[in-house]
Amino acid sequence: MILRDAVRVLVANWDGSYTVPSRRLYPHQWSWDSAFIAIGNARWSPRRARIELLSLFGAQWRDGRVPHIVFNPAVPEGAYFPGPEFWQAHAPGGSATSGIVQPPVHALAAWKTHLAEPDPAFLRRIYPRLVAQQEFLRAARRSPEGLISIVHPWESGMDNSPAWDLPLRAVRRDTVGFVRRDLATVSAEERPTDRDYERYVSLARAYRDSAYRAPGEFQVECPLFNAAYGVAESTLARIAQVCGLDPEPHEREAAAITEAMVEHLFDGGLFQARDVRTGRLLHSSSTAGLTPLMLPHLPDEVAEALIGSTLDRFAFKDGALPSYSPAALDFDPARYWRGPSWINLTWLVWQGLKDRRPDLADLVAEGMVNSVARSGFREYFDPFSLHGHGSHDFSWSAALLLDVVAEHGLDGLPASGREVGQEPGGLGEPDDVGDHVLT
Ligand code: 2M8
Repeated sequence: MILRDAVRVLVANWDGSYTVPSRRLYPHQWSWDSAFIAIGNARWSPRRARIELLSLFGAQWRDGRVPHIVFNPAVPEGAYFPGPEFWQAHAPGGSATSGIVQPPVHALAAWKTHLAEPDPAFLRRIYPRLVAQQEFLRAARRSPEGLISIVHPWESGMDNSPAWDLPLRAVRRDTVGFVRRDLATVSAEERPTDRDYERYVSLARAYRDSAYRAPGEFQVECPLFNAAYGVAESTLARIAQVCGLDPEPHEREAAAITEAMVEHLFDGGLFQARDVRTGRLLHSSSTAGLTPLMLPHLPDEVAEALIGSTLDRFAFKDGALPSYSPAALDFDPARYWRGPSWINLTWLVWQGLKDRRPDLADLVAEGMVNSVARSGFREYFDPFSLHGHGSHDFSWSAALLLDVVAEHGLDGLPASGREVGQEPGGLGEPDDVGDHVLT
């Protein structure tokens, strides 16, 4: 039942060549959403996963950046703010896009898609685009310390994280006429405040007005973003091998970023963000700080410390992994990215725990299955009650559930939820986009 329902959400959110994160709240294509969605689609329709990724990279800019939103021209301007008229940006192929980026989890998605159904031709096609995505980050965003920075909280994907409160306070608020669309769908208590939105808009406008070149009043090195960048290099090494190319430069880059992160972002218990403008660490209790567990070259003692933090600081025994430590004063179990559990963030930590602590990884997987079984494919969940928040029928919650169940099974799910019609993997045929499973 739960698997079939997950596929149903993904089919309903499919727009012909990609999947919207949510029909009402996010009616266009989002960059890292598409990567997570491809990972789930690979479990029932690898072809759909390939199309999802290739359509996103079809909007890659000449400088290699992959925009965080690719707009659907058929959707009215007023359906999402800030829309194409605000961003005033276009990909070489003509698609209207935003001009900022999101964490580069796409190489991992391409690799997992290939593992689900080996397709060297797909890897050969996407490899140069994935390399260009990394090159943009090196050229435009790398500090002398060797770390990659982001210039807007939206680039972190964890937009409203308390980790950004301090640097965001220094940003001028822009109140020049805009209307938030998100509050028409989701209650204000579950979304960022108006003050935060005014700063988001001001930063995006300034970056746009510099032709998307000059970092403005916000420039930070985020541990999740840098971990994603490092994992992308390790994954590109594997992809290069399949393509008959030299994996070595990617291996070297993965080792180098890991070393730089340990040297500059690790506080002994957790990875922290760093403010590039002041050079100071932005101490917080964000779960982003656990995601470097994914890095294959992470020294064992650092990984041990992170696992210790998962158990102590995040008080993780079972249940859902929060996005921010419940012990922290600025924790909020219901507000977007300030504490609720998110399936994609939990999935990233799960990747890092599978080899190092399979017992803990199993509990984390159960938490994801349980959250969805309890409240449906919601955008985020109260980490204690598992009550759902944000939008309904949210694509990456459905997609990653398929991935978790394919690997972990349905442990954690009460017997009443186990009426699964078909095995994962058996849901779609290799050469269609999978829609027939519902007919
Ligand atoms: C949220 O971000 C968008 C802006 O990009 C928004 O609030 O309007 C974040 O959760 C982000 O990580 C996600 O990619 C996006 C679409 O799901 O929504």
